[in-house]
Amino acid sequence: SGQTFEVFTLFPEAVAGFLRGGLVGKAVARELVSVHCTDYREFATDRYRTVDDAPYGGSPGMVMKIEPVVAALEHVTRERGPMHRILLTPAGPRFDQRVAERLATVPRIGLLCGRYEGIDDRVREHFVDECLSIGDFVLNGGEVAALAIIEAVARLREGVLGNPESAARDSFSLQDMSSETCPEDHGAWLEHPHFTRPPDFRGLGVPDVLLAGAHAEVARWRREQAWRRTWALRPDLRPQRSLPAGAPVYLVA
Ligand code: 6GU
Repeated sequence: SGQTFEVFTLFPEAVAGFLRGGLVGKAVARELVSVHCTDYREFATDRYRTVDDAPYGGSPGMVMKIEPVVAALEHVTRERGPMHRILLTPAGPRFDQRVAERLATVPRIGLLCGRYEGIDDRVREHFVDECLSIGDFVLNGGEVAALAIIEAVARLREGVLGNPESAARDSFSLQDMSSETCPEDHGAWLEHPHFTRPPDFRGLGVPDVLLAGAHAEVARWRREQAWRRTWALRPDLRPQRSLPAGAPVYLVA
């Protein structure tokens, strides 16, 4: 029933430690999600447990060897079954909410983390199903990317969030972009701003419409704010119409 993530890494204790806390930890405790970590080093066969070597052609840095990576993949496949294999690499297509929603439907996901200059490219060519990057910046390894992906995907699974509606309302969510939200749009918006008590903090107030609390008015205001904020901060996400003059935009700091 639950979803399984198989993380392949040289730092299994760091990955496992992070996953014990927070929302993913709770989901694991409730058996909605399971995460296994496999250490490539356990599959190195020489006396020094070597997992890396100098690159062919010469260049600074080291490359992860293919044999321990493939041995780890094959061991886990034999023990616990096949999985959708994802290589974490800055050279991959960008992970986003659309990808998260697709992966949330996959029962077993393998996340291959590289260190050093990366993994021997024959792994990407012949032993993985897809590559993913979490953005245009360089991490020392794929572990942080794997954790980001696990958290983004696991929270979309039934029962993981306290309130399933909150996932549909998130910034970037594609689920709540139905006709009533905005008929002409098919992509994601940033969320409207949120406020809670007190209504006055050192003279800083809360928009009147939220305090008055008429549901239809609140819904209209939120839609307008989400649209304005998306337009102002993320023109790449879309609003096709131009920004109308008027009400203040509650920008994210
Ligand atoms: Cl998936 N891996 C590494 N090493 N760096 C990254 C990344 C992944 N995504 C963005 N930067």
